[in-house]
Amino acid sequence: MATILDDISRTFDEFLLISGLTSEEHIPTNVSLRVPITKFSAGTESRLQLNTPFVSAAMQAVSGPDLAIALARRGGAAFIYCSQSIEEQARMVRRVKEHKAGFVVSDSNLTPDATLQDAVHLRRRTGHSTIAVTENGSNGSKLVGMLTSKDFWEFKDDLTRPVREFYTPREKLVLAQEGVSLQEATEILWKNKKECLPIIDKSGNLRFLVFRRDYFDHKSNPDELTDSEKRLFVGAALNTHDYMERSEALVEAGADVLCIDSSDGYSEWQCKAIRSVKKEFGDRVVVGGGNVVAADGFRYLVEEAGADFVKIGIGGGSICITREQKGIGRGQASAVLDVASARDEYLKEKGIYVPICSDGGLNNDTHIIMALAMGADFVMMGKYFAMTEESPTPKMTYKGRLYKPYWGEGSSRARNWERYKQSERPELVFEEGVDAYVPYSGPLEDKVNTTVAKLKATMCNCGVLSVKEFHEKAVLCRVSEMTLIEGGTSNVEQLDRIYTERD
Ligand code: MZP
Repeated sequence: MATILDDISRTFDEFLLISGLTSEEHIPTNVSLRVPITKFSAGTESRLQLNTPFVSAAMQAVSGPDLAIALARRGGAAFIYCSQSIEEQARMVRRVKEHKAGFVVSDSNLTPDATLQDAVHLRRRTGHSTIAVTENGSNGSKLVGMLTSKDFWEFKDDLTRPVREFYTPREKLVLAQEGVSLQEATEILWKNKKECLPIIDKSGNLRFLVFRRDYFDHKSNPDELTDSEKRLFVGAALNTHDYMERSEALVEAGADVLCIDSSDGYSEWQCKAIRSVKKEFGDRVVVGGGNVVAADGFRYLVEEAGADFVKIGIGGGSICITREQKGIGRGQASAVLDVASARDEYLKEKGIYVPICSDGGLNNDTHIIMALAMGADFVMMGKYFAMTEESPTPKMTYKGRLYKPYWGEGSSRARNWERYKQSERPELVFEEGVDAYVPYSGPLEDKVNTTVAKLKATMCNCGVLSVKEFHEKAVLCRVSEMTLIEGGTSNVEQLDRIYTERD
């Protein structure tokens, strides 16, 4: 007969944290969110750590190079998706590693023959008002001039005219040669009272732009996550098919951490993939496994496969329909609690701490806080990051509001890339993910700052100063339906809700 587990499957909304003693030292500036990302022996430190315990999902609509750069700058890490060719994925990893803080590769470029209307469209699409005018309209070709919002008036000038009649020509620009340091570039900006400094190579091709505001931004970002060579930190995903070829290209490109991307990681395919990659690269690579939802899956990936960290979660993702399609999965709170207890037992038995990551279904900041309180070392999120400015998808307007497309890796949209390999892979018979839209939420940094502020405030309420202490001291209770109602507002009119209903 089938086994029925004792407790029912539970979600984060079914719990509340009980506050602990908050002493004078429990203030947000004293809270550290530094967490391990790879296994380590008790009494030592993990050799790879995140400064902010957030990683982005290995998904086409989430983890491109721009998001990876923004997230590493805020202390977390992106996992560049593997549902693309090996070359393209390695190129994205390389782009993150080659990112020089303060040196921006211009993504807003036009040819001199483009019209002002083209400039307006480009400005709307990228949100950038500084446009480089280059010979062939791309970064890397000869710089001809710069066009900013000061050079023309959208509602006054004739938008059919070419930008060559409006831009500031190269001869009148303040420029610097490739090789200049960020400090020197900033000095030039300051002396000439400029906002933007184009950097060109010996042949006059545009290489980077340095912005005044980025310098201050960089200086005031103490959580930035970098490797030993001060390059930004980035992860990348592997599948269980071409993992040998792919891992080689990703390691070569500079990926700091790899992870098998699979909805169900409790499998011999995954074990074989992790073992083979670890055998090839030894300690040079960190490979995470997953996803699992119970203690036995965790044990299997750690003991049999040798996973360096383990991801938890099946069927909870915002775009995921696995549970309704296949009847597989578990409430994320139950899954995290079960795996966290297996992780603690493993530490007691073997003296090795294996970090765990709660992946998917974190629909608000409270869910993130709960996942960490229940034992997760870090969290992986898709929707949360898909909504930000830096995710790879374009913004679009619907009924006056901004949205971004977001689709599951198990949807036919994501799986289309595999067509060229159809002979090697089974056809997609049914989908496990949907194709959707999410509201645009603005720059990643602002969003992460808000979440971090809430997380630190809760940790202070609970009387803890680190995520490790949070795991040890968090006290949670289960809530009744009436408690949930009590927690909301009651008998008050919220103006923003009234207006939303009238819209
Ligand atoms: P969320 O943060 O949007 O709720 O969930 C993101 C997570 O959902 C991913 O990290 C991955 O584990 C999972 N995912 C991605 N695609 C699918 C799907 O198509 C999916 N079913 O479940």
